[in-house]
Amino acid sequence: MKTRDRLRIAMQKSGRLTEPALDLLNRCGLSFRQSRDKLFCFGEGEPVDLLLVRDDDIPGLIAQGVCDLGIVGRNVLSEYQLTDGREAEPLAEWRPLGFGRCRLSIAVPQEMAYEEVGQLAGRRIATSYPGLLREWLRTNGVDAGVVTLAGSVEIAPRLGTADAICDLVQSGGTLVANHLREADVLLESEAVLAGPQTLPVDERGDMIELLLKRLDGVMQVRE
Ligand code: PRT
Ligand code: ZN
Repeated sequence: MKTRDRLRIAMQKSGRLTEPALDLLNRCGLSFRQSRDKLFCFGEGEPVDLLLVRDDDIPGLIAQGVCDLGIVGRNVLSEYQLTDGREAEPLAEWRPLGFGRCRLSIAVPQEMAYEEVGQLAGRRIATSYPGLLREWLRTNGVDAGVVTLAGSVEIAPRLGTADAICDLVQSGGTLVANHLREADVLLESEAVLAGPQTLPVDERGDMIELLLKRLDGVMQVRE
């Protein structure tokens, strides 16, 4: 495969992480010419381009070498490492980025008693994060059923397809609206800069080092 000389960063095309990620890259001195199909954004000035994709595709694109870096939620990165990316070389979380904060939590119906994880034994838990949930259940020695759903996880208990859920929580408003309450936290998440464990030994590697330096400067100012 012909090696690229321009750095390529994958980020979410349209969603919660899009604006803050672009804003952060701009603060790092990067600007992009918006292309018409908006999948690929050519970088002006620095040799850094953007690939705009669904957040779930970002870890795989880095693992395949299609992109050098990605801006993605820790929840998505960790889930990938435990499922589709199990066999691949683990990716590195180069920097936490301080936005997109949320937590992956167990939530149970308001009326269900919950003091400790053992009470989930024999229950069915609906989630879009089967890898992270199974890992957490295993670590805690709890045998529970995992029901994998692509979305609308919060209505599963009302539909009778699960007894509890494992989903992302930010304000907690969605849980309240669905008569659920947060019972346990599996993972504290935020957007991270992800990449391979070892940097390429070429201009792209140099550019990544420069970018990390600028990023550290920007993050320091924000603190
Ligand atoms: O299309 P694409 O696949 O790229 O987007 P997406 O719909 O999968 O992702 P998106 O834009 O919803 O979220 C992108 C990332 O933002 C997530 O992977 C998290 O890392 C982060 N993030 C931060 C959140 C939330 N906060 C959040 N609150 N992602 C989702 N939510 C949802 C949650 O799933 C639940 O339905 O919001 C609801 C809970 O919010 P509260 O405030 O009611 O608790
Ligand atoms: Zn997604």
